[in-house]
Formats: sequence, structure tokens, C-alpha cells
Amino acid sequence: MNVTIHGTIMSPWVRRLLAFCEEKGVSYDIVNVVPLGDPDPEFLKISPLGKVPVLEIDGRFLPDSLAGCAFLESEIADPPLFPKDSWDLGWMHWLCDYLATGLFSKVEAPLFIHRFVNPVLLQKESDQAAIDQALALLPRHFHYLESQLDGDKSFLMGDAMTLADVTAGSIFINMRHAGEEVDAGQWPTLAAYVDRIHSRPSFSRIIAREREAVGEVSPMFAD
Ligand SMILES: N[C@@H](CCC(=O)N[C@@H](CS)C(=O)NCC(=O)O)C(=O)O
Repeated sequence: MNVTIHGTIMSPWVRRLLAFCEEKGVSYDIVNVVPLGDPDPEFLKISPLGKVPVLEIDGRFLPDSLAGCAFLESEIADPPLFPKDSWDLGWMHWLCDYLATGLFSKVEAPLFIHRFVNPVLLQKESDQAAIDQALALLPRHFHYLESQLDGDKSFLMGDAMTLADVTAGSIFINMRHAGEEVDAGQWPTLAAYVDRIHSRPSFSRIIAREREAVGEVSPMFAD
């Protein structure tokens, strides 16, 4: 199976797919696509919403990270990253949706855009009001994630790594590019969890690639 991922490594949704492949032991190529400005009409043919990532498998295209992960899960059984139990599967999808519509949309994306992408990568102005609004919402989301890890669970679903952890690990990399580390004093379990996920071989390889790309400008790599 030839796997190609179209997108920028700085997108949490592209990274989710990259980390999923890394966890599955699937090798892949990356075609860099940065979704800024009007999408290229050629790209719209494989991604009708103009979004990244697109998973290309032997000349076919899946233009969504969840769709891509579901395909890979079905093709490559080991290690399982989707729970077998029906309730657990439903709960994992809830956590993924929560991470996307809560942590990502309300907190990570505004911080990433207005603290990192605009001022650092694009030399554009930032919107301080958007940063303030995200920071005001951050504790609510960190409390919720802390509660989901209650009982010192290794992973969001308990003992086994799932797509929910891949998703959280990916979003927290952008938080770190935005200069936002989890405060271990307030959220000790969440802080330890993020460190644990980012120390895995899968995420270590991804973080090494990002160090090469933005190591000189990202607060994540500041000593
Ligand atoms: N649900 C999609 C979300 C993808 C997404 O929002 N990607 C962003 C980059 S982080 C994008 O391509 N945005 C460009 C646009 O919306 O035009 C997935 O998981 O693949």
C-alpha cells in the first residue's frame, strides 16, 4: 500500500494522520500543501473543502483525517487504535469531537494563529482579543481533560492508546508552538499525560521533523 499525505506538518489534523501512521508502523510520503489563500483548483479536485490533510492511497483520495484514520484502522489491525467495545468506540468518537470543537476550535486555533502563525511565521498582526478569549476558556477545557484522566489513566480511554490520544497529542503540539504549556501545578495529570504522549516514538519522530522546520522560532524548542 502506497501512502501519501497531502498537507502541512504544522496542521493538527495533518499531524493526527501522520501520528496515526507512525503508531501503526506505516511509512508514508508527505506532499506539502499549505491551505492559505484561495485553494488551487487542482487541489480542490482531491479536497472539495480545500482542507488538509488528504490521505492518498494508491491513487485514491480521502480528504479528512478521521476518514483517513478509519480507513487505516480497518486495513491495519495492529496495534488497534479504535476500541472494539461499542460503548468505548462511541466514547472515543465523542472525545475526538470534543477535542476538535472544544480544545482545538476555542483554544488552540486562536492561540496558534495569533501567537505563532501571524506574528512569527507570516509577520502579520495578531488579534489580542482572540488570544484573551481563548485564554479565558482554556481552564474549562484543561479541567475537563484532567477529569477524563482521573485515576491516573495512562490514556484518555484507560489502558490503551486510541485515536483520542493521537488527536490530543497532535493538538497539544500546536499549543506548545503557541507558547502554552500545561501548568503542572493546576493540572498535574494532564501535564504528565501530554509529556508521556509527546515522548512516544511516534510523536518524537514528528516533533523532530517540526524542530527542523520551526526549531529556531517556536517557543516549543526554546531552552
Ligand atoms: N475535519 C477536518 C479538518 C481539517 C482542517 O480544518 N484543516 C485546516 C488546517 S488545520 C485547513 O485545511 N483549513 C483550510 C481551510 O479551511 O480553508 C480533518 O480532520 O481533516
